[in-house]
Amino acid sequence: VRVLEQVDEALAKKQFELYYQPKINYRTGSVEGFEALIRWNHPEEGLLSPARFLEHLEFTEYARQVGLFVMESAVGVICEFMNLGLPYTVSINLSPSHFLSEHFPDDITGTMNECPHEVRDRLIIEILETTALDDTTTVMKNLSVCRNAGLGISLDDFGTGYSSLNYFRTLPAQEVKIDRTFVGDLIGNQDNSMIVEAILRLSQSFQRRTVAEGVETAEQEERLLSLGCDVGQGYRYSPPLPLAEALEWANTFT
Ligand code: G
Ligand code: G
Ligand code: NA
Ligand code: MN
Repeated sequence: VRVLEQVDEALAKKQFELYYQPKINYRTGSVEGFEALIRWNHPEEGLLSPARFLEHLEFTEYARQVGLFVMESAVGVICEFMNLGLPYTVSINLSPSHFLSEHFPDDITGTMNECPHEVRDRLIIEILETTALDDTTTVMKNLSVCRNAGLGISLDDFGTGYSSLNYFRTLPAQEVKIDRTFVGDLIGNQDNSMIVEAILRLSQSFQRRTVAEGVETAEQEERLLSLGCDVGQGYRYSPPLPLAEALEWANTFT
C-alpha cells in the first residue's frame, strides 16, 4: 500500500476504525475494559492491520493525526459507555514518535480539556517499554502530563526492553503488560515461564497491576492465576472486535 499518499483521505473518509479487545479481571472474573486496536478499512486492500501501515507513519505528521484520532475516539467511546452505565476502561496505543514529540503535551491537554474526570480516569495510555527507555527526560515529562490529566499509564510489551530496576521504580505507571511472546510459551518453555514469574514478582513488589497479553489457553490462564496475575487479555477470551460486537460479547461474558 502507498500509505502516506492515502492517509489524509483515509482520515477524511473515516476509513480508520478502532477494534476492541476485552481485558478480564482475574480477581472479579469480569470484563474491566478494552484495548483499542486500530484497523484501516482500505477501499482496495480490505481490512489492514497496523503492521501494514503504522510504521510508515512514524516521524511524519500523520503519526500525530492518527494519534489524535485514536485519543478522540477513545474519549467518545468512554462517554458512550458511561451513558450506558458501563464502567469500562479503554486503553490506547500511541506511536513512539508522537508520544516523544513536542506536540504531545498540548495534544493531551487539548483532548482532555473538556472531559469530565470520570472519563479521564478510565482512559489508559499504553507506552512500549522500549519507548519508555528512549529519551528519558521527555518520557518523564510527557508521562507526567498524562498523569496530571488524570490518565492511567501502562507499560506495554514489558520484558522486551531492558529497564533498570531503579528506572522502572520511578516510572509513573500503574500497570505492566507482559509481552505475549512470554505468555505464549508460558507452559512449554521453562525460561519464558521464569521470565513471566520474575516480571509478576517485580511488578507486585512495586505495586503495579499486571496484565498478561496473548492468553490463548486454559492452561496459561491457570498458571497466570496461580502466579497472582491481575488481568488477562487474549484469544482465550476474545479477539479484537468492532465496538458493537465487543460490547455484545462483554454483555454475555460471565
Ligand atoms: O491487533 P494487532 O494487530 O492490532 O496490533 C498490532 C500492533 O499494533 C500492536 O503492537 C499494537 O500495540 C499496535 N497498535 C494497534 N493499534 C494501534 C494504534 O492505534 N496506535 C499505535 N501506535 N499502535 C497500535
Ligand atoms: O501488544 P500489542 O499492543 O502488540 O498487542 C496487540 C496485538 O496482539 C494485536 O495484533 C492483537 O490482534 C494480537 N493478539 C491479541 N490477542 C492475541 C492472542 O491471544 N494471541 C496472539 N498470537 N495475538 C494476539
Ligand atoms: Na498495546
Ligand atoms: Mn503489547
